[in-house]
Amino acid sequence: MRKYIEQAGLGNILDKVEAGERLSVEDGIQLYNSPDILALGYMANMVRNRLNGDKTYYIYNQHINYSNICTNLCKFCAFGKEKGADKAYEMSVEEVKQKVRDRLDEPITEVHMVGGIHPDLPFEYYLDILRGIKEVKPEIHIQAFTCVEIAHLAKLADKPVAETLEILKEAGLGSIPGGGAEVFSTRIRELTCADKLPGRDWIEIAKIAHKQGLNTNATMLYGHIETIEERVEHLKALRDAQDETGGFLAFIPLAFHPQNTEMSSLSRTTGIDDLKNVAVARLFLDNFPHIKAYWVMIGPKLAQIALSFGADDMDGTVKEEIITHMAGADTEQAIGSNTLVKLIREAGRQPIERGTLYNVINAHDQE
Ligand code: V47
Repeated sequence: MRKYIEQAGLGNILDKVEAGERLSVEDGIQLYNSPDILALGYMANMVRNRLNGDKTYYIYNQHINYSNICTNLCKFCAFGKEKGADKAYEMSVEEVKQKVRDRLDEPITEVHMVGGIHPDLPFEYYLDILRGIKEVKPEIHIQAFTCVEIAHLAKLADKPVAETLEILKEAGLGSIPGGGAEVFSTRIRELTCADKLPGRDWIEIAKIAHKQGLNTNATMLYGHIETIEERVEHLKALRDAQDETGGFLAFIPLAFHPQNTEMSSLSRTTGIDDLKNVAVARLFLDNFPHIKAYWVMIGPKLAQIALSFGADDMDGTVKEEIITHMAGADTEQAIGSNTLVKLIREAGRQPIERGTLYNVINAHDQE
C-alpha cells in the first residue's frame, strides 16, 4: 500500500500518519485535493484502528426539535421559519414532554434537542422543557441547545455564559450537540448566515462549556460554497480548541442538502466528497476521540462504508429527523437499532451501543 500511496503523491503524509505526527494545514489541503479516495481511506482507517480498534458506536436516541421559528434564517437552512410563516411551529412544554412519553416503552437513553433562535420564548421555557423531559424520564441524558442557542439563552438570562450553563445543567442539561458551527470562515458566514453567532464565539462557548464540565460535539456543514482552504481552517480551529480543553467528544461532517433552501440551485454532495470529509477529519483531528458518519445525511449504505474511511460512530436511531428532511433528505426519519448493528457487523466491526458520553451500554459480545 505504501507504493500505491506514494504514487498518489501522498507518501509524505503517510510518513507522518505512521509516525503519529500531527498534520499541517498544507497536508489537510493536499488530502482534500487528492482524488485518491482509497489512499485517504487507508490512512484514515489506520488512525481509526489505532484510536478505536474495531469498536463502532451507536446510540438509542430520539431527536426533538421544540421549534423551528428562527430569527437567523440562514440561506442553507430549510428548517428555520419566520414567526407566523407557513410551516412555522413551536411546541408547548407539554408537547415536548408528550414526545418523550410516547416512547417510554423504547430503550432510549438520549434526547437530542435543538431548535431555532426564537424571538420571544422566555428563558424559563428552556428550563421547563429540560425539567419536563427529566420529569417524564429521569434517567435520560439530554443533549441540547447548540452553542448558537446557548449564546441566545445567556442573553435571555442576562447572565454570563458560564453561569447560564450552570442553570441549564441544574435543570437537566447533560451535554451540548455540535450544530450551528457551519463553516467558521467570516466570508462564508457573511454570505450564508450573516445574523448567526460568529465562528469565534461558537468556539468560545464550546470552550466555556468544556470548562464547566459539559462535553460538546462539533460539526462542519460542507458541500456548498466553502473552499477547501476554509474547510481546513475550520478543522484547525476545532483542533486548536480541543488542545486547550479536551472537551469535544465527536466531530460530525454534515453534507449540505439544498432543497427548499435559498441555495437550492446548488447540487447535492457526492459520495467521494462525503467519504473525503470523514477521512480528512479523522486524519486532521488527531485529538478528537470520535468521528461520526451521520446516516441521516449520507445514507446508511455510505455511512457503513465510511466505517472503513475513519468513522467509528453511526450516531443513532434518531426517531424523528426534521432538519435534513425539510431540506430534501431521502433517507428514512429513523433507523432500527437492529439495522445499525447489522450494518456495523457486515463492515467487520464490533457494534457497541453507547450512552451519550461513550459509556458502554451493550457491547454485543454475548451474541
Ligand atoms: O446546526 C442546516 C445543519 C445542523 C442544513 O452533535 C444542514 O451529535 C445539511 O448539528 N443540509 C443540525 N445540514 C444537525 C446537527 C447534528 C446532527 C447529528 C448529530 C449531531 C451531534 C449534530 O444541521 C444545523 C446545521 O449545521 N443544517 N441546514 C441543510 N440544508
